[in-house]
Amino acid sequence: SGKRLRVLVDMDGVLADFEGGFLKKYRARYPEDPFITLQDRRGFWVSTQYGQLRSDLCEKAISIWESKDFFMELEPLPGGVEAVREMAQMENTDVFLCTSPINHIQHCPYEKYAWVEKHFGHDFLEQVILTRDKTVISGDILIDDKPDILGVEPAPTWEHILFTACHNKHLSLSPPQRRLLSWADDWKAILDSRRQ
Ligand code: UMP
Repeated sequence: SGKRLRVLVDMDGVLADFEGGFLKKYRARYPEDPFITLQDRRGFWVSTQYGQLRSDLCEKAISIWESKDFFMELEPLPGGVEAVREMAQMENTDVFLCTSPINHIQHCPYEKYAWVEKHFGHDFLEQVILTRDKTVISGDILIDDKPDILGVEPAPTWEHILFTACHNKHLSLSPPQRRLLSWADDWKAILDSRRQ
């Protein structure tokens, strides 16, 4: 059939290890301060949980991802780059990396593009969408670890597939919401279920 499938893939927490990279750099910079293990992470916002631990830790957490080289040096999550490369080679399949930059603009937007160039190659820069509002981007599927993806469009075209992360693994989803447990999970079956 002629219909192409458009897949939007988030970066932080789906392709790039934001949580692991954060914890490593936070502990190195603030060795005397308490921290939250990945096992104890709850809620999408790292800064919120650190602020609940001790009020000054919210700002300290934010200082980590506002630093130069934070986004650039994030490690790829297992199997993600390989899966997206394979997905992009599939017939009738268009893949875009759809990611929200932080509003501290000095490093993050540049480093997100640089990360894509480093791990996917220069040509894949064509596939990058930086947006603070993913609801206005059209697609068939959005693979993202954020449980609530809201914006100005009340009825986004995509089906949100929740990518399992340390902060969302305990959430029970309201049907018919679906998860991708990791890149070892059957992402091809999820894509096929949306093809006509
Ligand atoms: N982020 C924060 N605060 C947090 C956790 C993450 O600002 O406590 C940032 C990192 C990413 C963005 O740039 O939010 C989330 O982007 P998406 O994964 O939703 O694309």
